[in-house]
Amino acid sequence: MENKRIEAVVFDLDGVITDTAHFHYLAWKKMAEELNIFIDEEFNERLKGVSRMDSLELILQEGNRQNDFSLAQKEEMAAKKNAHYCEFLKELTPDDILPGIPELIAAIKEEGLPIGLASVSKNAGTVLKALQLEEAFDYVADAAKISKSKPDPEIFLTACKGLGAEPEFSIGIEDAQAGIEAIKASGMFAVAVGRNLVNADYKVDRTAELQWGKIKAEY
Ligand code: B16
Ligand code: MG
Repeated sequence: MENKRIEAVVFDLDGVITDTAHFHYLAWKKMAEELNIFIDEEFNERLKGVSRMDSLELILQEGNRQNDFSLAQKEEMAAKKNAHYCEFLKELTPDDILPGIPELIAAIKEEGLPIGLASVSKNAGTVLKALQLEEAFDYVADAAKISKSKPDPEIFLTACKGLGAEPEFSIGIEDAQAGIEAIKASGMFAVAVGRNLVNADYKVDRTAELQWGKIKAEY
């Protein structure tokens, strides 16, 4: 049988390209503690791939304070978290690109396939710049124009459209369960990176194990 064609590869950012997922966690933790809400890394798994305001709602629910604040107060809290997060981003350099990612990007490019980014983070541009990876992506979906967080497929569908690729013939790479669900809902082939993730078409434990030859063999 002839191999199914591949039209594009779309990456998640936080947790796949670099470990900013940890910075998001530390920033939320700091903000939440000011409200006497305490979150741990296990809870943080639920925030991965979830937009800033939706993440705040989940944290307020966790502290049973979901009805205590006005929209203006919530926006202030979200801005505070983002300020903490941006402080961490100042430290980011190309050395923070996760192992295996430069080689994977190079191998995909060598085949002439377009590469996209599907991050719901409004800081994605800043992160790519700090990592000196802006040139690596042929299309970066604009999080500001996305109305639904992962697990909704909107961001992955937008990335495929921007690359001129059919989702059915495209591959998505994610480290969050919500992201895997978003890839599957878009009709793409889902590659998962990390432990405790389900429903992916192919799974590795860490980015260093992401090899283009192996992904293609599973596709
Ligand atoms: P920001 P991804 C997501 O990025 C993060 O996983 C999530 O934790 C964060 O809340 C969200 O971006 C919004 O980020 O506050 O920077 O707009 O996983 O889709 O790359
Ligand atoms: Mg992620």
